[in-house]
Amino acid sequence: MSEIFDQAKALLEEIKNASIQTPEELEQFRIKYIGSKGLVKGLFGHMRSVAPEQKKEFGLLVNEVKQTAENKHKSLKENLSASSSEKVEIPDLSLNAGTEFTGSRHPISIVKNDIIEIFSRIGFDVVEGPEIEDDWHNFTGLNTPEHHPARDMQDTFYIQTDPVRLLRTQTSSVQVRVMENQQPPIRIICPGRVYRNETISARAHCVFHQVEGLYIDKGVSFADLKQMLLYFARSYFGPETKIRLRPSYFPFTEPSAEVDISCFICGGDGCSICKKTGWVEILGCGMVDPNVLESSGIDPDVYSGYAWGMGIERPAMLKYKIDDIRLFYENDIRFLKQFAKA
Ligand code: 2NL
Repeated sequence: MSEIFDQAKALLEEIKNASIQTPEELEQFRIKYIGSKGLVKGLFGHMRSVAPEQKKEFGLLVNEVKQTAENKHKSLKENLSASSSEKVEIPDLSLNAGTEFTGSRHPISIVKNDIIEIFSRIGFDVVEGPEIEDDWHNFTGLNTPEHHPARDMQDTFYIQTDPVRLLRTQTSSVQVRVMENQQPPIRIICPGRVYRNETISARAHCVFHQVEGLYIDKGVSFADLKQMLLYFARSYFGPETKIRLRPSYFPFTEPSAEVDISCFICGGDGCSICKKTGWVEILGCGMVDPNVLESSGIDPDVYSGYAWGMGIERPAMLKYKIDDIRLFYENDIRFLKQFAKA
């Protein structure tokens, strides 16, 4: 008779020691011990063959086995479902969001946006246009004659000959489109990517970025141009900045000038950035040539205007001390990461 007691005690130990890792193993456990054909049910079946004076003791033992099996099943079921893939995680919304690297603005975009900000404060609108252009918008409409060197295959990427399609060499092509479609006052800046057939080096690339500007109205003068330039230079490079204009030549402006600013590194004393001259060239500008106005349908006897063009790469390289222009276009994450906001 003690044999049946030993059997029940052995079963109790077996249940206690059962190792269960997966929901499948838990189900096997349930079928083996607790199910309607399980071992615990089997023990109850032996009750009949137990002597009357031992029935109570055996009953207590069998109940303990049953409870142990059921409790173990219940707690394992809770644990396993909590760690299973079906579990729906409820995030703790009170936790700090952390400081993961979430990307950064490209330095060209940062400088471009800074420039846009400065001009939008004095009423310039931003206009963008196509990078694939025709001959008219890129050259002819800008008073650049048939045999001008800028039109040479050496300088311009032609992608089709009849009719001519090319990669714009300046964003003035966008300004020509605006002049064709709108009468003055026109007050716009045109930021964007431009292409020139240059040998790629640390200082030059065949793709770069520009911001061009155009202001046309009645009575716009060279003095207005100078004042705008001074406003821009002081806004971007600091309130102490001086400007200097040198006569120059562009086919689309007359007169034309190149603009230097007093060196923002050494303040004009002379350093490696300004090559000991105290001045750094930042842009080209001038009064819009009457031919340019006329060919886009604006009467040069009524209206006048100024225009300018500046690169973005050079000021960006000076500002962030970048010594190789190619870094801008390689998208090396180690380079880009340095422009993340803290
Ligand atoms: C430079 C010089 C310049 C312009 C661009 C322009 C546009 C129109 C009419 C007249 Cl629609 N001019 N643009 C004028 C002078 C200079 O760019 O060195 N750019 C990097």
